[in-house]
Amino acid sequence: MDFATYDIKNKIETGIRLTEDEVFWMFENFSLHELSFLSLRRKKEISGNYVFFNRNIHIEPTNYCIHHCTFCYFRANHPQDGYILSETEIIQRIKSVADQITEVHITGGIIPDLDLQYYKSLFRKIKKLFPHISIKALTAIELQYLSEKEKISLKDLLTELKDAGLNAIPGGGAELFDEKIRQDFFPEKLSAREWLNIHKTAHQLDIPSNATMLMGLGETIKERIHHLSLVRSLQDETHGFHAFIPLLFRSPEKKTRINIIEIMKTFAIARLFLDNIPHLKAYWPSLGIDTAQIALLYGADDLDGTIFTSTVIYQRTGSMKKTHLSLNDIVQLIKDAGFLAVERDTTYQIYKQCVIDLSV
Ligand code: V47
Repeated sequence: MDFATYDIKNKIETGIRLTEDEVFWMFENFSLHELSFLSLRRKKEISGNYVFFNRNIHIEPTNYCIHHCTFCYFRANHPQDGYILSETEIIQRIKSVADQITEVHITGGIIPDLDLQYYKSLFRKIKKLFPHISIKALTAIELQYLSEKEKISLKDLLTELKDAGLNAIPGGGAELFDEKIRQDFFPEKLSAREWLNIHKTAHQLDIPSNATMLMGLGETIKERIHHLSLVRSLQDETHGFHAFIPLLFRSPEKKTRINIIEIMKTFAIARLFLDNIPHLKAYWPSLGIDTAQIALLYGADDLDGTIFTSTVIYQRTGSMKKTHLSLNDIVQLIKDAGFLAVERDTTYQIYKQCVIDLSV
């Protein structure tokens, strides 16, 4: 063992924060086995042998969008391919599974028709009809658009949405915090500073959120680590992120550029570097079920959800063989990886204190 390895392991053991350079060194020099051992040990300090999941539905109110992100296969490129869901249609979808879910995740394209009034009315109706369901909705760029369209501050916008029933904000739209990658793939989207500022405002209003990172756009490992660093710095200030979610760029035309070893190393260093974010989510529609399951051995402690009426965003990329997991499917996946499946709510409270273990 050389000096750097010894030092880094010592820091991890004594709970001293790792620097960007140190985790880069780990990425380049530590074996996969070592990274698994260290990240799993850290995960166990936080969530023991639990792996969380929730029962949820994803709803994309429209696939029309004013933006043109090159990595997105969800957007309707021709008017005849698009849809806009009415409030009644959304309520109907939720109603059809209401007794089987505790969370609705709402995010989609950005268009002028879907204004603040549309979302406030929708959230109020959901809360009135299904008080047991929490609403995680509207990514940072949707919020930014609404704030500009309605000419109100982000703080006022979020306050109004919270009053209408918004419980949490999803982590989407962060993509990769690097200006060159942003210019190449999503120049119309928010800069790192703007995205982080929106989440900071939400956290200051006690609206929790998640943070994502889209991998596989040609970014370097150092750029990925810098993304983690910006998320960690905001979390030091606000403590509002529940989970960090590495996503994998998927395309129906091209194979993903990064291999499973790199994906697992990224999970492990995210777990070790993000010492202030309790949960690391392996989102199966993006990673694929097998990869998400293996990520549980590299620090992930959450498989997200059962996902009724599955997310169209990923269906079109070809990454989803299944569009929904049953309760048994998800519990079995967790159990087969060697963990105890625990159903959580949006804020990671154990749902009805119910720990599910098929072996019992
Ligand atoms: O921001 C879009 C990604 C994200 C592609 O917070 C793509 O709990 C891969 O953020 N290949 C939206 N990824 C999804 C998201 C999310 C999902 C589940 C849970 C939570 C949460 C958040 O999906 C976008 C973008 O990074 N995305 N297109 C694609 N072709």
